[in-house]
Amino acid sequence: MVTTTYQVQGMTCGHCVSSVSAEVGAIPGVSDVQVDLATGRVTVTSESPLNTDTVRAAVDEAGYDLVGA
Ligand SMILES: [Cu+2]
Repeated sequence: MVTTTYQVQGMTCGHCVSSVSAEVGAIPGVSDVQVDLATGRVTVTSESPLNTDTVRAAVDEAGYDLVGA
């Protein structure tokens, strides 16, 4: 299992958290997504390292921006 932390910009409430969790959680191989609304940190647990572009696309699909990475 691999755990990677991403920084997501634009989340403001619990709905944002569930949107991001749902989109990122739908990426194949992802087993867990933890979102910290206060800091914008999204911690993703997956079977193998994820392609950052894949995560970026999922976050973008949810309506938010992946910062850095
Ligand atoms: Cu929201």
